[in-house]
Amino acid sequence: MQEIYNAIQTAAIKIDYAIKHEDKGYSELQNATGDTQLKLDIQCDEIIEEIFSPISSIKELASEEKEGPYPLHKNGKYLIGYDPLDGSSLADVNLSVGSIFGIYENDYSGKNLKAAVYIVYGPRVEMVTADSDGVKMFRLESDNTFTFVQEITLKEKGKLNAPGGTQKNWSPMHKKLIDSFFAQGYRLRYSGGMVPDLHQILLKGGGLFSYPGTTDVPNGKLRMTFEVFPFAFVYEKAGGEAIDGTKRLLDLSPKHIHDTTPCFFGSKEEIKKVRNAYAND
Ligand code: P6P
Repeated sequence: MQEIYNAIQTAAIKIDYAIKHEDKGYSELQNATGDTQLKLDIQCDEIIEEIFSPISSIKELASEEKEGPYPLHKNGKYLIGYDPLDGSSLADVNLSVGSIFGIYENDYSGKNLKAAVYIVYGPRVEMVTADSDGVKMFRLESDNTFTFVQEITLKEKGKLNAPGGTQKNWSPMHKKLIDSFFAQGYRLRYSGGMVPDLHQILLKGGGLFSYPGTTDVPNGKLRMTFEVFPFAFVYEKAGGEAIDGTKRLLDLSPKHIHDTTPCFFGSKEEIKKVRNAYAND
């Protein structure tokens, strides 16, 4: 696993440089979800594929920027589902973006996720790993090494609320739920970038990130394999919870690797309120 973490660190340094110094235009291509790909999306995907290719413990890669998985080493142990540059269009307005990695065994179901890693490209480049040793944050230093900063744990209850999705398309129940948090004094913290938004809640000790099913995207927008399962794993290892409104996210299995799901990540107190609201809907 450490060999994979080291490879991710090497890729992160190259991706951070590309974000800051390479062309930000759009390609003529679309990904499997129909998003028009930034040249940066394709470049970051190529950086990651090149870095992972020689690692014999990796059996298969599945990228959000590609239609299907592709094989690497037939005797490999791990399948890696990854989003090379989540929220990439935010780079055009100089906001933080991120890379997300789920390290699976056997298949891309939540129960087979063995570790999760994400990188935040912001004023600092930070890597967070989640595995049997808990959740650890590392920071990129001026000598291009990553040094350990801290363990990350969530409090039982937080103060931040990150409500995703187009508000006019929320269900009345969901709007009432989100408004109830603001009525209790929760602070709005939402940039449109899943990685920095979830990273902020983790570092500030807790709260709620939600991307529900809405009338325009009934199954939510965020992809299970590349985005939702890795962060569900991080939040649970940090002492929080992650559900689709009623079910634990890591108990789900995608029918297709690009399948999406409604998702709620947070401290235990906030997730309890979500579960109660959705159970009574
Ligand atoms: P909306 C970025 O495009 C992304 O996939 C996630 O990073 C982010 O959480 C979400 O979409 C934002 O979606 O509909 O709120 O703009």
